[in-house]
Amino acid sequence: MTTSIKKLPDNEQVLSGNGACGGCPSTMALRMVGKALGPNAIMLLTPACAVASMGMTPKLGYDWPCINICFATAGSSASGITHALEILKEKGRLQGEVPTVFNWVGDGGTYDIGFQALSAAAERNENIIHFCYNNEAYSNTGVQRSGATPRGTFTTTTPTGKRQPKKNMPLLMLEHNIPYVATATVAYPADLYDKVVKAKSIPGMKYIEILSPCYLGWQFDMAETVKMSRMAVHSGAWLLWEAENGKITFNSPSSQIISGKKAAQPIDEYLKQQGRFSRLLKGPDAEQRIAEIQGDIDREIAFMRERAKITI
Ligand SMILES: Cc1ncc(C[n+]2csc(CCOP(=O)(O)OP(=O)(O)O)c2C)c(N)n1
Ligand code: SF4
Ligand SMILES: [Mg+2]
Repeated sequence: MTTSIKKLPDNEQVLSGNGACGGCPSTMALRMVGKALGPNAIMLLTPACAVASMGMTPKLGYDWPCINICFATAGSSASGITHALEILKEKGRLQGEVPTVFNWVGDGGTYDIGFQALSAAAERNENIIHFCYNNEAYSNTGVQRSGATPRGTFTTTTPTGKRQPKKNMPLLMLEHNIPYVATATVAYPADLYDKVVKAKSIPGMKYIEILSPCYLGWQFDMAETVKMSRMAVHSGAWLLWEAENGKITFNSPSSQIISGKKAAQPIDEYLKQQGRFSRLLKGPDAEQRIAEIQGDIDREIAFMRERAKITI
């Protein structure tokens, strides 16, 4: 059963006065992650909004030791730190529980620029948690498309709407045979919290991806971050699932969509709420392009339903 939101721990690892936009989904998600990981952790960040938001020592916005690394190296840097901690522990120079080493990386740093080192770390089954907060674009540099940007989205590098579907990164990580993979989003904070608690308890490589609707890139009112996150799940554009040792389980409400107990909401309403699709919706070929986006979602639901039947 999911932990009640009232029972979440009181610790706050994300401090007030950080530089994130109001309603920032990355910061919201990180707050839940902090409650689950606790203070004994080391955070690694690649260039992204989360870095621009964090400020500088001694006024750091996150209450962990934070290491800023270059884009391509989240997998290798976190691996190195984990090994260093193991050696310190072995030599008796580190007392108490070994800190959790985790990456906090955007979709640009995960899907695109950092994929090679991340894939290598997964193949080696390094004892780290890689979080991808996925706002479906390179937000910090003015909203360029990434491999996580869905078809039809207008970004500064897709001025006529992206023509390709996004890739299924959580599934790609699962195919590395790592012990834990999960998806989450900010509208379901207790689901996220439970997944992080579980990931912390599992040795080896863990990957958690959090859909993070960004008001600036997606162009909606900043108070509607949670609403947009919920709409993504209800339309099936984002599926909540987790896989322990290769076995996929869907979480509510995605589990009802997958089992057919509940129909996914048509995508139109979700698209209409976001300025990043407005030109597409006004275009002469709007109907066909909406049908393409709906087709991507329907295909992904059907594929994941079948993929979950296979245990590796
Ligand atoms: C090698 C390299 N290329 C490009 C940049 C410029 N850059 C800084 S942040 C950023 C966007 C990162 O996107 P993402 O990982 O999705 O995080 P977000 O900004 O969306 O939070 C880019 C391209 C950089 N710092 N280093
Ligand atoms: S641009 Fe988006 S992801 Fe970046 S700080 Fe603002 S709300 Fe957060
Ligand atoms: Mg991003």
